[in-house]
Amino acid sequence: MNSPKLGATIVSTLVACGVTDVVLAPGSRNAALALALHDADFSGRIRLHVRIDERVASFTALGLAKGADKVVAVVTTSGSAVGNLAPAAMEARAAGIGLLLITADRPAEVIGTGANQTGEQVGAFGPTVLATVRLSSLTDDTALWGAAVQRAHVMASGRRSRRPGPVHINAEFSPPLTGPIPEVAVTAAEVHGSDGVTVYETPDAQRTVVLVGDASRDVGMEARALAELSGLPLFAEPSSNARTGTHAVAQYRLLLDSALGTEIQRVICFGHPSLSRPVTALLSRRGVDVVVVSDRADWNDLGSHAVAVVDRVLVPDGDPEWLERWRSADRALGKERASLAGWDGHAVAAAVVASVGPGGQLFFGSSQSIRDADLCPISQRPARVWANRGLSGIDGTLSTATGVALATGDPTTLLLGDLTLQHDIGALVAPPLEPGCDIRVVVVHDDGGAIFSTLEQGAPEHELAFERVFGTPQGVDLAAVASALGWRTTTVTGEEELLAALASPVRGREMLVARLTRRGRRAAEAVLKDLGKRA
Ligand SMILES: Cc1ncc(C[n+]2csc(CCOP(=O)(O)OP(=O)(O)O)c2C)c(N)n1
Ligand SMILES: [Mg+2]
Repeated sequence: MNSPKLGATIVSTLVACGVTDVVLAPGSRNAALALALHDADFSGRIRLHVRIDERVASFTALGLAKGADKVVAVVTTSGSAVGNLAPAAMEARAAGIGLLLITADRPAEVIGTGANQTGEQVGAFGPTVLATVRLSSLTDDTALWGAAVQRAHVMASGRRSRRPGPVHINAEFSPPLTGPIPEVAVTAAEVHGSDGVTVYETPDAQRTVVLVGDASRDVGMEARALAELSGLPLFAEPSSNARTGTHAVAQYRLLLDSALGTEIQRVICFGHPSLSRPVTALLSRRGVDVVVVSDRADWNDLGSHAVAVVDRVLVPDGDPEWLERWRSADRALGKERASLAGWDGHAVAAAVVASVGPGGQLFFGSSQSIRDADLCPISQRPARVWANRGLSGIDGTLSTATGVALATGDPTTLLLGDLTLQHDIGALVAPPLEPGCDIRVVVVHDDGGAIFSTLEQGAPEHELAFERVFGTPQGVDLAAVASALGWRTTTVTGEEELLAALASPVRGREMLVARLTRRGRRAAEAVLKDLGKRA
């Protein structure tokens, strides 16, 4: 019975967002929405307007939105009904009017099967809409649905973008389509707009941490300053530009699984966290208040339950004991890990991070290297850091790092995996007539995708298939390839050799190939997780 719940959640969220008027064109796939709207109208929470023709309905919504200067929603059933919203949507886009085009759809699996009244609805409005938000009744999570509808409302209003316009919400309803209308409690996040910078004050600093994902230098510095001024633990990913100073907790990723991790009550989140499951779990944990600090029209809210989306945040002074507990847990864990140290990805990442200081640029490839760097000791002389964490691809990494080197003119160090480098092997070619740069590429050459051995597919039951479909060793002599293309290359097989190679300044095009094995990765990760849990 999730369709009635989805319908009720959409309507309750619209009400929570301040929508006062909704226009409905009836049908059967949108029955849950129709009933929830009728109920909301009946109880005085919304004004419902019913029109049989979708084109009339949508232009009526447009007029209501213009007249009231508010976002108005128009709701249709599936099929050609959707196309009839296009003219009003086009006008809304050109005139900058906030419209929510809410279209009911069939479940994704039946699209293209000839199922009745079923066509391609996602993308039906092309570039006319500012965004498309997709919902499915099968998800059965009112918090996720509500957050998505609120995001659509904020985008349509232009509150953060200064670009109001139409936004499409396509909602897949699975049978049964009707049923008792459930009461759904929705609390909309406090989302600050673009009308001047606003400051959000948290009521207290109770068990609060600052978390920084991939972020620009400015955002990273702001996050670090907040942690230090308010006395809060700082959890900073390697490309956050915040992983420095006295408040950064080096092994926060492991400690999140400890008893201390369960005590967290609030997360102030900057940038785009993307590296680890414990972080996603923290941001999704019910009962943890997430405050997103972002000046973007599209903000990151991984758990879809931020209580606030704000430009700036003020937190009262934190409890020094809370900070100290994190610091001492980190120190103790660091000591335990020291006894496990060997020639592995962690050793390479730590050496590379320590080798680049202010004035240098440090770029991380996706996959295991950046995750290894996420457990490195905190650098007190950090470089400016970068990574392609938008979609975490292993494509184009050397090309992007080369672009950073060219743009900044600074010596640039790139740490990446062997498959990541092979993905962008064409970037090893340096066109002789083009400006050059100083770039050092450190390849963790474990001949294949180490990351997969730490994931579900690395479990013993997939052993037969693993190397062929996940590990994918290519057996390429990367040093030979690079030297053939004019790079100075050094192959290192131990920490001393690596440190010696990293000690020289970055000049011209240089590649350090750190040879190591993928064997033992899964077991080592299990040991680390266990240490974290018991910390
Ligand atoms: C463009 C792209 N294709 C595929 C993937 C999936 N993927 C993630 S990590 C990885 C393997 C990376 O191996 P390597 O660069 O050697 O790093 P390691 O994990 O061994 O350190 C792959 C194929 C991706 N993220 N991006
Ligand atoms: Mg590899």
